[in-house]
Amino acid sequence: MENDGPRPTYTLFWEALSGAMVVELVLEEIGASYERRLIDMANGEHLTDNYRTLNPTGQVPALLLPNGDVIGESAAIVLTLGERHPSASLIPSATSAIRPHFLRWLIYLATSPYMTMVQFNHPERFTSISAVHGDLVENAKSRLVSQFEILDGAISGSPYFFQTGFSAVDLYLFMLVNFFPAKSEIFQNCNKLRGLYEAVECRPSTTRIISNHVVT
Ligand SMILES: N[C@@H](CCC(=O)N[C@@H](CS)C(=O)NCC(=O)O)C(=O)O
Repeated sequence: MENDGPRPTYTLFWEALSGAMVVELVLEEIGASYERRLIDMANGEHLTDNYRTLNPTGQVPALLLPNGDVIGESAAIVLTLGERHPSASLIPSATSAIRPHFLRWLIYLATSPYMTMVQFNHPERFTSISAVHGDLVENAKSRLVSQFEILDGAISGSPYFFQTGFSAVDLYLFMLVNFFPAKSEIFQNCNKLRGLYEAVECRPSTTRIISNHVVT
């Protein structure tokens, strides 16, 4: 979101087709004013002292809050934004019966399929032995298919993950499926996941940002 007016409330440290997509979707859903700041990871900008001062892990996404603090970790950012903007109803309230389930699946998404996706896209981060990179990619692909099947089995709502309706878990899951090139391979056994993906894909917030994430 470009902004010529007053300073935006949030700054999202961002790169296309990265975990910043879910934060961008959350910011759009809550209608926050924000700017994206590109971190050029292909050229190592995430490893510079400047960026590491903001986010010591050297990873994207990170979010600059109005008080000047920067936080990293996609799940923490999603929770922070959801709690600061409760009227968007993206995260269940602390006393809601669905809250523990929401936390459980949000954390699963951030720690399991997201990390498997890193192995799928960047086997070189796991070993310098290039002869085994293909095996690592195949292993990641089959684990991703199983993880998506687990998620499909856990969907209790329609079209969204929870019976209580749309939430940030839908946005996170949409992002991960979006990153997976062989969607038909997952959708053939995961009808609920297909319905969720298509429902999130049609949301105005998604249509506003998705062209920022095309493969060039
Ligand atoms: N646990 C982190 C993972 C973030 C992550 O792995 N981001 C990738 C981009 S999608 C990254 O910055 N990779 C560069 C690196 O790890 O050096 C989160 O959930 O935000």
